[in-house]
Amino acid sequence: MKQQPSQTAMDAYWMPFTANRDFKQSPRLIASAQGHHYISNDGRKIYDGFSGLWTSGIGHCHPKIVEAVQKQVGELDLCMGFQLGHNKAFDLADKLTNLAPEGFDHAFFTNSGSESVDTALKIALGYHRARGDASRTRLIGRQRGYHGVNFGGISVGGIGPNRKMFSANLINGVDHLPHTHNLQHAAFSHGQPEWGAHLVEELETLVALHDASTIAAVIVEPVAGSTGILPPPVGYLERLREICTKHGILLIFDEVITAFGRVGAPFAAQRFGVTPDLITTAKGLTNGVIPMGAVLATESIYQAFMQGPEQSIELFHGYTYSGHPVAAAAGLATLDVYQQEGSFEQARQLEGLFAEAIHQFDDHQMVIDVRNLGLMGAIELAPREGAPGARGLDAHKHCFWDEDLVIRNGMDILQFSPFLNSKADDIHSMFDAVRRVLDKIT
Ligand code: PXG
Ligand code: PLP
Repeated sequence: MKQQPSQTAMDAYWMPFTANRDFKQSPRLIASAQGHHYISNDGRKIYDGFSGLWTSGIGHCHPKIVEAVQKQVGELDLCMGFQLGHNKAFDLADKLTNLAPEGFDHAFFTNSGSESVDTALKIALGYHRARGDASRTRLIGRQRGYHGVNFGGISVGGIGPNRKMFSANLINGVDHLPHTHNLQHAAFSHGQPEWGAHLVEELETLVALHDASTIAAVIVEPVAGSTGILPPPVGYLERLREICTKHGILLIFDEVITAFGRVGAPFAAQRFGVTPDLITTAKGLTNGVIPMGAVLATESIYQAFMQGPEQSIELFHGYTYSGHPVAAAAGLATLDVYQQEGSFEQARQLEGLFAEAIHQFDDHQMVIDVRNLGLMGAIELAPREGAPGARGLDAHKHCFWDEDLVIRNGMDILQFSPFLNSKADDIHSMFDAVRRVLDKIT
């Protein structure tokens, strides 16, 4: 048992993406974690149905990652990352680019998904400029897209509440594709919906409106995650690639969630057989153990920057902690474990069982849609009259207090991100618990 922090401490911490006042009345606190479970401050063993925050696919406190981090922190804690380097950052870049789709030979390190996104947007703009195509400044995102919380990311992002407080200061020259969710045509699709590929043609409309010569890049999540799991309609990503190529527009896949096994492959680009020009990652790169992200770039993008006098800096961008030694050690150990344990194959094998388990809710009276792809799943509840989001938060709380289960709710959409190495029985028990909760709440 671990005591709750003092009231002063509770007040002091301004929690991220949390209803602070509500949370602090009855805080859900975690004391430790091991494997597939958290231990709460009140001593309960709680199943983690969300793999951390999409981060920890091979379980918490994986011994090989813990050991690598412990060793590294006593050997080289930090190394100035600008004009100085250390082996592990290079080794990690090497390993990561080997895992990436063919042609992605360069990795730029960041500390989070948000930083990866803003880095990728800057690389896209810099690429065109370096090639003498400086009029390509426009960025295109998608409605309901989540690309982190920095100014670039919320500008191309398409989640209203994340933008509205900052709307006057978002970056200029951004447009959005329509999202692909449609209850009428595609509710309860298993995996990729058959309906919706035509929506990508809106990109041609935006090209006609703005002219291709003004458009630098399109950024999408291959499977929209944070907004509540929207798998791409069949044929959508392929056509998106075609249109971008036709008009010389760079395509950025934001794979902060979808990389590292979540869709049964190293990257969603490989799962869908569609190759973008830039890929953003974070989360699973270190199994969530140390914050780290990366942007992967193709040879032609990298080479576009490698011009001018050799002693000049090619890209005026970088974070104090880019390639941090302890993060790099965690990343190296994580990629080793993925390989040794066959984590991506494990995930691929589990997806059928997961799909079947989550679609048992298709006929639940409170449920208006169920969506899944790989080990990403969502159950969308009908909102309670006049109180959108309340039912979802209730479900999350009941799971935690009554069922010793952590799930995530985005408003009324319950989200699931099981471990890549989940046990079948645990997935079934998790959904049994969710059913008891849905049968109980109003
Ligand atoms: N891009 C994508 C596609 C993401 O999913 C980010 C960027 C930002 O990463 P950082 O590390 O800056 O948070 C993300 C993060 C949810 C949820 O509930 C998802 C994320 C973050 C918080 C909540 O699904 N994804
Ligand atoms: N603000 C100030 C005053 C700084 O000196 C720095 C970095 O040196 C930053 C912000 C950026 O910090 P980071 O490199 O960790 O993103």
